[in-house]
Amino acid sequence: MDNSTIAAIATPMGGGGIGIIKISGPDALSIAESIFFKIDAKSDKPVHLSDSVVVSSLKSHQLSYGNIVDSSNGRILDEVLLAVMKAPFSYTREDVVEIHAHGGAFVLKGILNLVIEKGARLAEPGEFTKRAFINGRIDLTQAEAVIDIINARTLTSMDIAASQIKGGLKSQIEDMIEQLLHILAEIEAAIDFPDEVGDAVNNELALDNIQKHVVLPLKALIEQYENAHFLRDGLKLVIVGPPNVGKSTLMNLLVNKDRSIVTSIPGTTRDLIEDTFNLRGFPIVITDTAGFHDTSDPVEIIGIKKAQENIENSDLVLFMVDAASKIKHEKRIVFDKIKHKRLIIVLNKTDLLDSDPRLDLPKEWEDIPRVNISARYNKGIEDLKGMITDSYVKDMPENRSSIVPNLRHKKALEQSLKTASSAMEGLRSGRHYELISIDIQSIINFLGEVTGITTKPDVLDNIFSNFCIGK
Ligand SMILES: Nc1nc2c(ncn2[C@@H]2O[C@H](COP(=O)(O)OP(=O)(O)O)[C@@H](O)[C@H]2O)c(=O)[nH]1
Ligand SMILES: [Mg+2]
Repeated sequence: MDNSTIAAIATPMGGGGIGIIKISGPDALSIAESIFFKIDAKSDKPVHLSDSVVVSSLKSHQLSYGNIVDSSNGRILDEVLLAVMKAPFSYTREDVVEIHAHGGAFVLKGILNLVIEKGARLAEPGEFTKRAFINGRIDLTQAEAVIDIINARTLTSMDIAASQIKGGLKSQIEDMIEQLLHILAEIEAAIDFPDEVGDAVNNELALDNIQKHVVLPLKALIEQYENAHFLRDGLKLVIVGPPNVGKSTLMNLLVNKDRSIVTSIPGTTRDLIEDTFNLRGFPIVITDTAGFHDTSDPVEIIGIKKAQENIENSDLVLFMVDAASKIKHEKRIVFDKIKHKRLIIVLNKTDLLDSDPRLDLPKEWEDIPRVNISARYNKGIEDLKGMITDSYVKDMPENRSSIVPNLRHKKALEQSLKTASSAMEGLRSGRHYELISIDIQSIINFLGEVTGITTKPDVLDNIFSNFCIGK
């Protein structure tokens, strides 16, 4: 493993009350020592630590007040608080020093440069967390939860990340692996000493254990992904319809800003416009699309194609039609493209009608949830929001801080489940123990991908590269 000392600015760039430079590794303390000066109470001048106290003798987990000084020219860079967290009681399990300086980009870069001059190297994105993982302080699911916490946009997604960082998913996976190791030990014994323990493997019991302690928990976790992944990723909502029905007006209303251009000219929205908003505590990722219609405009054609792809990846489609106009051929064309998705029909511009829209809707549309709104006059929007929530809330877990695997976990869980079925099939049909043993080992490997024990290096690199620098 890389034994260098790494450093980075851990707070976002831009002005701020404070900014933090983080240093981790074997030289963290000596580097800090070479640039941190205490203030002498009598002369009010910075004194070098070697004249008073050295950083390594500073108490762990306490703040010390002083100055950062470039000793080559005696210049004071900033007045700071220094926090020392000695190994192994730190985020990375290495010696860690945090310099809490003022939060200007210029001063932070100056201090970071000094730290690098003294022997640290710039940390890569996620490298602090990667070290926490490699040094065994956290598993991969907990490392991923760190990104989720940083990216969380709602309380619910934060709750999920928080239960994952506590090790909720990790401990479930570890329990399954432990059960499998028991079964594996018996099977291996039967392979190695067929005479002594030949009948010691109780296939019925092994089957029972795999079913109860592996298959059922795996199924529950996969189902939890299906039902609740949008709690972490956001529910993907897409607004679709013919041109000029008010799709962009609704988008702007929902995200509460002028995100999409609204004009009375059909074909205004050509590209996909995406934004997020928080609906009653749930994250929603909403996309406004180009109106579907026959057009020869090449830009619009690309926009319509992109809209189609987006529909396929969405969780819920808002199919918008103009309540004041008749259901025309164009609307039917749109409908055919979305009818396989979960839908809400949104009848807009009801302000132009004296009475309720005349429901000359095609038969096929009758059973689809439907709502009347006026996007321009902000009417019916609460009803629409209620319908959006209802459309997925019914599948949602009771406990909002429950464990929700991410897509990467889910794929590994599905492979584990598939292999578990194969192992059970083998036990039932009396397949040779050597083959069953291979299956069980590969379930353990797939489960290990979730927690990071058997995850391939390129997958790990990919996960950590999604972090920001300084985490
Ligand atoms: N009367 C009325 N006009 C609306 C309503 N919603 C949108 N419009 C108007 O319809 C036109 C097209 O709106 P826009 O949001 O750009 O439609 P899009 O092409 O579907 O995105 C604009 O002139 C809007 O002001 C509504 O609820 N009532
Ligand atoms: Mg538009």
